[in-house]
Amino acid sequence: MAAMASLHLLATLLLILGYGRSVIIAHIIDEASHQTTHSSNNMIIPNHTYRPSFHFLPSKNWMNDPNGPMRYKGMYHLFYQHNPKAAVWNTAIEWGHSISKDLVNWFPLQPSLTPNQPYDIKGCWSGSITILPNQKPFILYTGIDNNNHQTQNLAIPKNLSDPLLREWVKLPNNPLMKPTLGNKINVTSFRDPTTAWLGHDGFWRVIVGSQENEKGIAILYKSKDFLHWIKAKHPLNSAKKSGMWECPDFYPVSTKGKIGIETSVDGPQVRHVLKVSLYDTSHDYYLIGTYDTTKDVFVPDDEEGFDKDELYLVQRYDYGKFYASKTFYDDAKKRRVLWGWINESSVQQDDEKKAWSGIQGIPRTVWLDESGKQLIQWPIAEIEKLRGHHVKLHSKVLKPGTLLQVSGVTAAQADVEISFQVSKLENAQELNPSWKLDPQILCSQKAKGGFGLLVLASKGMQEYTSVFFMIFRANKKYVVVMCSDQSRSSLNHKNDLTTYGAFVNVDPAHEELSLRILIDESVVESFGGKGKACITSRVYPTLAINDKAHLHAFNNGTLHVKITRLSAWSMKKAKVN
Ligand code: DQQ
Repeated sequence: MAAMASLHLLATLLLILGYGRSVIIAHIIDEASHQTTHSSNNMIIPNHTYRPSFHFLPSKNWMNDPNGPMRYKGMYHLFYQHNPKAAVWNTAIEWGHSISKDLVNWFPLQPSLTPNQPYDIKGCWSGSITILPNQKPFILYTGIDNNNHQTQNLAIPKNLSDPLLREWVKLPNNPLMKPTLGNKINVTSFRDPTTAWLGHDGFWRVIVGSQENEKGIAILYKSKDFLHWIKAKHPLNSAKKSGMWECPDFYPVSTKGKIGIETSVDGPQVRHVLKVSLYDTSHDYYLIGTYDTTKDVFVPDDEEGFDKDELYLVQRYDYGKFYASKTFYDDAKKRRVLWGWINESSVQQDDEKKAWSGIQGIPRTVWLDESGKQLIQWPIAEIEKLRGHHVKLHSKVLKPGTLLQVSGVTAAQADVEISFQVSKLENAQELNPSWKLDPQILCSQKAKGGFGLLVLASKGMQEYTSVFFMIFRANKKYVVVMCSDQSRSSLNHKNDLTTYGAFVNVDPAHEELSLRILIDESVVESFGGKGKACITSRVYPTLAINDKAHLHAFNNGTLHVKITRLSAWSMKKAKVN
């Protein structure tokens, strides 16, 4: 048995490291496949049913934030908040670690950080990696001590000649940044250091998330040697009434095209993005602005910044489930890649039954839109190598009231792209000026028809998830809203069935409306307007599972809609941990 297990591991590693299938002699056995559970309608559902087949997750138990993603000596690394003991979050959180050649297939390594020091005994929380000159990757992470006090700590590879970086050592000088009476930092709200960037003055800088009463803060620290850190007089940015800022991320984006920029680079064709994960709302928000290097502050283009009672007007990476995200610069493909945690929508009891909880979104390339006003996100191109059987459709009119089945693909594991041309826009519903301009509310309360895709649909339509566009008329302009409606996604009503919504900055009078959805058993990750709006949801159908899941295009509105292009692919399984 032991020999079989190591053969299995070797085979997986060889495959992930890019060796041909011919050398792979072992087959991966899905160990969970024999366990079962009962759904609310008494159908027996095997426990692995909802387990994604091409999204990243550990072999079992709980996972939350992505930590320290990087590319190092030709290998991608992902660390993640992992509870090795249960499918729930608790004080045993360690840094799980996996490696990959292609960001699609992943091989698990031993955890890189486990709670074993007085300053991190109750958890090795989130942090980031900075690659210092001479290819030295340093981890800065938050440790939680027995009093739940939070400090920032450094760990370095034990052996730099190990390209897989399997072992990490914590420095004896830890903690390197901590709350004191002098600096008045809140002892239980001081966490999640970013990747450091190097200023022209030769000082490294990081920000750490914090709060003072209701004010959210990105505390700025500086260091010449990465060991001695001094708190700057001013935070990089802060906002009244926004609550705790978790997992900040701060990075440059190019004003010219899709190219990504290394974190320390600044210059005339560079803008900056500050992202914070707001503890109070569990959403990731970002601002685009200028990094004023003389004052060492970030000045958002939108003066109000995150300081709003109307946070629903601040841009988000994703208007569904996506939290504690982090980017890294991929020097191989000159792109910036975004990882984000997608939690479950099921109840804890069900997570414990299936023995895992939490996945990572498909890594997304992120760049500045040509308007300079928003970011664009698109699944990394590598995911397309999992595309298998392909079905296509061109030029098909979808009259109001039409439901069009798309057959021939594995609908529970698919990649679908569709584009719509809309005419008779004068028939669009009017946007009532008294309505709150919150797209989530428009989707859940004002939706009168729309057009899009029905995914994970059961044969008799007892279950389906609809991802669709609605167009409103407002002052001779059109407002496009993208919705992901989970209300009919499962007969099991214990799940969170919230409907999500996002504005899509596309003019339907002059442009096509496009939608791409990655469907992966319990994940529906949707990209509208070529990546201008993203919505991720988690759904757990009881009937529409495996080969009982169906895919349809639909139009149940009043507008004349033509599908100009539809492509759907069955997706193969990735080798994940
Ligand atoms: N998760 C980590 C914290 C972070 C939070 C703990 C965000 O470091 O603030 O697991 O999800």
